[in-house]
Amino acid sequence: MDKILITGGAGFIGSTLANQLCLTNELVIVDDLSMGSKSNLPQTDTITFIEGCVTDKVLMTQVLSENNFDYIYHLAAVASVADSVERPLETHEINFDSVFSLLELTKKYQSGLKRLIFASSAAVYGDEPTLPKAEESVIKPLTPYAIDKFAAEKYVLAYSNLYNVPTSAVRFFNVYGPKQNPNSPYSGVISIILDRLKRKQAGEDCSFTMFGSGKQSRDFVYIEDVLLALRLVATSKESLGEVYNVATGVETTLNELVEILSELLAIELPIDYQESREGDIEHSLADIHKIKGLGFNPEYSVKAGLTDCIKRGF
Ligand code: NAD
Ligand code: UD2
Repeated sequence: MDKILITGGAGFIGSTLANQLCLTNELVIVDDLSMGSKSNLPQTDTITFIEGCVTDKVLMTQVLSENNFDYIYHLAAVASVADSVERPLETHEINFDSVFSLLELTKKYQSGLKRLIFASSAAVYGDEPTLPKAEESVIKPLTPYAIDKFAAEKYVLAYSNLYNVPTSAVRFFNVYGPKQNPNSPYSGVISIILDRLKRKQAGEDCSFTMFGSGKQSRDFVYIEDVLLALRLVATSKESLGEVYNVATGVETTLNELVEILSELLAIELPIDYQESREGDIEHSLADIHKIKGLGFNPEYSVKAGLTDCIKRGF
């Protein structure tokens, strides 16, 4: 049984990870519930939930000095790019400063740690059009969110090389699955489409707003494949001090998404076409050779992932 810290553990990715890990491990979760919810977590003796902010140095010092962790997953962040553009200073404290402090506290108190995993983002690649994106592709972070993720990622990996703090970073592409919060306009597009379909199914008169032609594409990766990727990165020796794309290597357009979902649910979803969002990237696709080298092989096509989502009540 390992002892594991998950920051942001009440959110979409963190809570799904927690639900899996709590079956065989002891977890400490720190989350301020700004986006996440306690209802995402099971009530079990193996989870200690702390409602608090990762920028709270007193709290984080207490958590890191009073526990001996085997693994740390730092997932807490303001995950909305738009929010980071509106509030660059506040989001910088959460998306960058908290990482730096966590690294320092880990160096000081966590001598037995097996791995710290930091959640970075495909946003670091920006709008440079060459595809697919490999880890060594041109980095062009364009927003406070992306700049903070890239800078934090660099520090995380440097702590491994400079101070022997065992770290790795992952660049998530477009992750989807049950428990993803659809309530912000900048929530993941799949969670928004599923929400509209659910409402339509319940008899509500609603539509999906498509920003642009629907021909834009993303590398959508299902949460179950993300958990697999995290497990491999956390436990492989060769991933020490390294960063990995977490994706499928397959792109799907928004039009294809709507078509697959309408077919799976046998519901016609009205589409309200609007202008593209400012700064929207047309296509995003990952090269996943590096993580495949750790044994990663994504199991879920978009259709399979969406089918599973629907089966689990979406
Ligand atoms: P999420 O918003 O569901 O989860 C983030 C969690 O962090 C939430 O529960 C939120 O309440 C918590 N949090 C936010 N600020 C906090 C603070 N100051 N102190 C403590 N807790 C705080 O997002 P997610 O999709 O689960 O993303 C997890 C991580 O993965 C984030 O770091 C995000 O930037 C990164 N990421 C996600 C995606 C994706 O497709 N979902 C893509 C790229 C990167
Ligand atoms: C994702 C990440 C973001 C950042 C970025 C890096 C999510 C939720 N966001 O943004 O954090 O890492 O990648 O490139 O994972 N759309 C609609 N209608 C809607 C909502 C979205 O048409 O109601 C479009 C949107 O304009 C875009 C596409 O759907 O073209 C995907 O949008 P998204 O917000 O799910 O993800 P993305 O790739 O913009």
